[in-house]
Amino acid sequence: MWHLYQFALCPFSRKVRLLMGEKGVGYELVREYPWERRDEFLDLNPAGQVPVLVNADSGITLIHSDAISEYLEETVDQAPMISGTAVNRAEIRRLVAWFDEQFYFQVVGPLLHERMEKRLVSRTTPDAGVLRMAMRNANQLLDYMDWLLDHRNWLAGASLTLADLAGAAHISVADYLGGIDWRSHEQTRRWYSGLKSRPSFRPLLSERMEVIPPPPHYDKVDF
Ligand SMILES: N[C@@H](CCC(=O)N[C@@H](CS)C(=O)NCC(=O)O)C(=O)O
Repeated sequence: MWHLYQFALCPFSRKVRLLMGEKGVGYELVREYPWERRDEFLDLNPAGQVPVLVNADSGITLIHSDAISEYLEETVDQAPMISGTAVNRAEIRRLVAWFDEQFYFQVVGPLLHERMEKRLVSRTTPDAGVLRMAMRNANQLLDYMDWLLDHRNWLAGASLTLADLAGAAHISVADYLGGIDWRSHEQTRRWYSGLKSRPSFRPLLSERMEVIPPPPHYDKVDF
């Protein structure tokens, strides 16, 4: 049995959970707050980051969402998510990196810092300027997603891929933290609504981070 060390609002863990859901791979969650720096967790990953995927029966420990995703893609045939020609696969990986780097550093990271870490760890108040900047960044990055979805059925091409799962993972965390203004992003809103209705997404939408409630529209497929 797989155990995934993660916490509810980690977008990298959400990406892995969506992939495991699509592929039908069973797992149990282990709630891990990396800022607690638990000795047992640091023994698994001395770098102290989630997600970490462990199969104690087979003695496998996988660290980092990209390494875990590639491992699952190589070992589970069902629902291929990095497939097609070499060019197709390069485009999927480019977009996964775009979400994990650009979207994370410009939007999700600052929102998590201001709205989650300051509340749970340092117990200070969020900086309104940083929050406004993250929302402005989100607006610009969603413009690019709208453009992609004007030209393609899914973000990386004709079918659902890891790029969509990565995008939905980051957007779901930003949306939970109130960082997305959906009003002028109809293409991305429609795409995200379709992803929200997939069985792989349902467990994520019903989960809550302690003391941080999401906005009312967060778990609605029509929002
Ligand atoms: N690039 C890594 C990023 C992982 C990451 O940043 N995880 C965050 C939580 S979302 C974390 O564990 N932060 C704690 C730390 O960096 O000390 C991946 O894709 O797995």
